[in-house]
Amino acid sequence: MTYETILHDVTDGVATITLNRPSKLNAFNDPMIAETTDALKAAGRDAAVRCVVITGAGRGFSSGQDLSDFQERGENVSIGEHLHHGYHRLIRQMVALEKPIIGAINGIAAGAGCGVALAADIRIAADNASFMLAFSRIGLIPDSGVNWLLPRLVGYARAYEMAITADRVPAAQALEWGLVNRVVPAAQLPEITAAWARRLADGPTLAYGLTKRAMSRGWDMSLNEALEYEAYLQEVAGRSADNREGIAAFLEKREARFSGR
Ligand code: LHQ
Repeated sequence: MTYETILHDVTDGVATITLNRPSKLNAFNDPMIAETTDALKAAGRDAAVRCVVITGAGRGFSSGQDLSDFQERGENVSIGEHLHHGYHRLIRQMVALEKPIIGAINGIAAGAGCGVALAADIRIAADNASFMLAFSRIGLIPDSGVNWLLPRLVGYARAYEMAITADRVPAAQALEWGLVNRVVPAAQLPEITAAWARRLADGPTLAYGLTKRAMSRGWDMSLNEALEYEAYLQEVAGRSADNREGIAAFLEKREARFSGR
């Protein structure tokens, strides 16, 4: 697939997806949803990719659905269908990808753009970034997984407050609320993100992926089910080359060289 709305780069085990419609603060039109989903699928298939970074070009991360694009479709368009065929596939792809995804939040993440930011596993925010559930400003409810993801991250009261006020939550407050992992000076976001991505891409990818699966499925399980499930996944991790390498490196008092398998 040739990409027109995103930049896509794979270097040294890190796939970087840059949302690239900066004149609209990287609002999502249909091609951008499809291309981002496709690039994530490719990251899943390519064993050489061991970490994914999603960021935005220009001064925003993403302003959510391209509203001018959507309005041009006329009155009888089904939002539900649009969500099913677009954002749902994208968000599922992110949550199902068994490799760490870093959201490098370089500016505002609004509406469905906030949903995409929340579906990343780690969020590193520039100090001038912000999060905004813009939906209620246009008489909608949050979508793109926000109702599932956000209360889990920040708790119901803060999530509901964000939804009904549609106020911007600046990076510093997002950090305090547990919405982001780190806040960094805007000028250093690319460099700090690259260092994180390098570290994760050199890690035990299989174990990172199984951890993601255990934690995301664990939400919907009882303690007993979660214990059984993690034991099952640990059985898989325990047979990996990286497990053997990690133990050998520890005993030999050296740094482990993980292959991701
Ligand atoms: C935009 C957008 C945008 C088009 C900025 N679209 N052009 C799912 C399914 C179906 C339907 C509906 O929705 C959904 C999910 C959703 O995502 S709903 C939420 C959609 N997003 C919004 O409501 C946010 C709209 N944007 C804004 O409120 C502001 O642009 C924010 C607060 C994000 C940023 O404000 P500023 O920093 O002041 O930037 P700006 O407003 O000047 O935007 C810069 C340009 O980008 C501007 O174009 P222009 O030609 O005037 O320079 C905007 O029109 C354009 N733009 N967001 N979503």
